[in-house]
Amino acid sequence: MAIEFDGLKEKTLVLVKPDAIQRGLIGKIVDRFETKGLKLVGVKMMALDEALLREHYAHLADKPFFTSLAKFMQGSPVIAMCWEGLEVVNAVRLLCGITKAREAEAGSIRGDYAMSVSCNVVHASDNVGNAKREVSRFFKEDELHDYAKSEYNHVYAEDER
Ligand code: IDP
Ligand code: MG
Repeated sequence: MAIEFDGLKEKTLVLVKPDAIQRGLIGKIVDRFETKGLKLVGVKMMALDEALLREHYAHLADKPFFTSLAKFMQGSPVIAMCWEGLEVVNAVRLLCGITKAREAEAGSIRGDYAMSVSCNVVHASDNVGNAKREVSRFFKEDELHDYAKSEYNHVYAEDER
């Protein structure tokens, strides 16, 4: 069965990056998404091997900083999470803030917890097409869970559910 991405089942990939693991920020970062009302449907700790990293950051392969980015991302395992919700890809990007963390909006995760362009604590898929590719790249179908969340009765209005 294919992974569902429509309506309330839209999904996005979030990585808690090695800088956040080292700085003990896992709980604080997860809290932002949970408190927002998103549903966690997949989570695991994993090391990024060379092949996965190259695929994930293919759009940056020609950049001068690619080698240091790869080293940074392989400095420790990451936490990979799949979050679900209505228009969740966009909502999660807004929660994360812009790439250059020291200019990210206060209140966003990067705005509150980071200062660097590269060590910016989280990755989030940047559009629905990439979210589909990234969720499938990091999670097998049986690692994603479909369950009812009672909170949804209050997180979303009736016409949004
Ligand atoms: P995003 O994570 O905000 O989507 P991308 O442009 O997709 O930003 O870049 C992926 C990651 O590569 C960034 O989060 C950051 O860790 C790193 N990165 C991007 N631009 C630079 C740069 O100019 N110098 C160093 N690292 C960078
Ligand atoms: Mg990106």
